[in-house]
Amino acid sequence: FSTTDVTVVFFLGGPGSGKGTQSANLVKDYGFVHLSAGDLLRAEQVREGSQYGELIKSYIREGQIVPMEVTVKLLSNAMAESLAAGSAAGAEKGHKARFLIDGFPRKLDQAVFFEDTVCPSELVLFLDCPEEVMEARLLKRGETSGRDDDNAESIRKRFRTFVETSMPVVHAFEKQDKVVSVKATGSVDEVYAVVKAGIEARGL
Ligand code: UP5
Ligand code: MG
Repeated sequence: FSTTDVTVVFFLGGPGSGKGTQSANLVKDYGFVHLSAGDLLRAEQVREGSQYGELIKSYIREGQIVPMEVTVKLLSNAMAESLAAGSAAGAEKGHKARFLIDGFPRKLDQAVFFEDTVCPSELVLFLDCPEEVMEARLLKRGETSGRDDDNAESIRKRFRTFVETSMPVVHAFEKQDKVVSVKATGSVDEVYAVVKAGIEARGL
């Protein structure tokens, strides 16, 4: 697909900061196609015939970042499929198709690789949330989510990876003045109101 037809917004934030939850709001109001890198990896993990199932499972449980070749392929395939199906909102009206890429890039080299080979991002939305709040949310979700990484030990590892490896991505985008940062401790509606104001101020 041609990158001139596409707007990419990266949606970053720590584990449990609310990316998935706020994405649902953004899809509804702005016609984004929501692509969660974590969801795509979990789907690939259980896909019949996938050669990456075991690898993805162990990386996710350990809170490690799956080699980017796997993730970028899943994302670019999903973008191409969505465009081919015409499901990317806006496309049919002659507007650019908008993709909200949730939970990616989590490492600097992934950011560079994606922007060089798939599509540069227009904006980076960042949910800023303290670990105590994220931990409480994830432990609560873990009672029912069935996610292999919603347990105290995996959560601790995810936080560590986030601080050491993923925050530098946010800081790099800040230097490019691309980041809309939103405090994510309020209610879902309170956070969303600030998200909306932030992206609209950037002309989205
Ligand atoms: N909740 C949400 N907002 C709330 C609010 N304002 N007030 C009260 N509760 C709120 O929310 C988490 C929980 O909090 C939910 O129960 C929600 O109701 C509640 P959610 O919206 O799911 O938060 P989110 O930020 O999406 O949390 P998630 O756990 O999905 O974040 P992660 O970034 O950890 O997970 P992801 O799926 O992106 O990645 C998982 C793993 O995949 C990674 O650790 C890594 O191993 C691997 N991965 C890669 O290797 N590469 C990638 O590019 C991406 C992932
Ligand atoms: Mg999520």
